[in-house]
Amino acid sequence: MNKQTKVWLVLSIALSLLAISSSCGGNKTEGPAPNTNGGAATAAKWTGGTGSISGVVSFNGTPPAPKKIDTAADPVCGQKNPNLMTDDTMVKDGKLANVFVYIKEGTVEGGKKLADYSWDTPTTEVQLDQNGCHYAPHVLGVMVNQKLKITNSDATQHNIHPTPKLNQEWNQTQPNGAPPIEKAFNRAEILIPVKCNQHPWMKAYIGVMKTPLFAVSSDTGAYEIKGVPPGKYTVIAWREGQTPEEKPMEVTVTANGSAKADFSFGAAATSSIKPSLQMMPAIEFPMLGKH
Ligand SMILES: [Cu+2]
Repeated sequence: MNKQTKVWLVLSIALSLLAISSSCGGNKTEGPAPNTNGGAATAAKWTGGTGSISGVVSFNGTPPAPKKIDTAADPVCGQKNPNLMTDDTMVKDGKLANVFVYIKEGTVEGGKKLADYSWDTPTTEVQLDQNGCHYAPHVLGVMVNQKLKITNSDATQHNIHPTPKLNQEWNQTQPNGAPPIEKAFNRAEILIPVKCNQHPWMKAYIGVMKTPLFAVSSDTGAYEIKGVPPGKYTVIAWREGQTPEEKPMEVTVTANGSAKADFSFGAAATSSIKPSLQMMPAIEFPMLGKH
């Protein structure tokens, strides 16, 4: 092989590696795809029978004990809620609450992708209340553009401040006695952290979904996703944390069937599958650096 051939060989390998690396760069949850045909919604609606996915979320090992929150910064909080505790790991009898379980993607019976279907935006609103200087619920889901109604049940002022990555960030005070604040998010996002600028311990998480195919585990760890078209799906269980944890599971649903999918978090579960966002081929191309 002469020198010129070698140079061309190296160049073409480098180019094809570049192509591979750029094609694997977009592996994140993205907002709605732009509608390219003049604005008419073309996505089909599923009209056939549906099934459900349900299960229980467990916590293995000893959960971190809830800590008492020092509410001295606002005496009103302490008066109403003298035993305010952290709520990032709510475990009862080994079952974990506040896990957001949703269908990420999959193939619906008949061969189309789940993303090829659309669902109407519910006309019902979802409520996020501030009560005792605590968000209730702590984890909730809405559909894209569904109304979120934020209420203040406290005799003090709150300042609701979601910090999304894909949606518009906002930050609004709500004095005691103020009317509900109504908002919506126009892009799908897993999940938006919400804080209160008045009370740094207040936290909530809002999942914004294109489908109604999600649920949050209750204080018994149980969840149920209803209205699922028959198909084969990747279901994700999402749990808050410094780095949120995501556990994927493949689940097959039949019409009128009820599929079971149990998840577990906690110490003993660390050897299970890594978050789906990180399930990329473990191939590194040193010449291209990290991407
Ligand atoms: Cu507050």
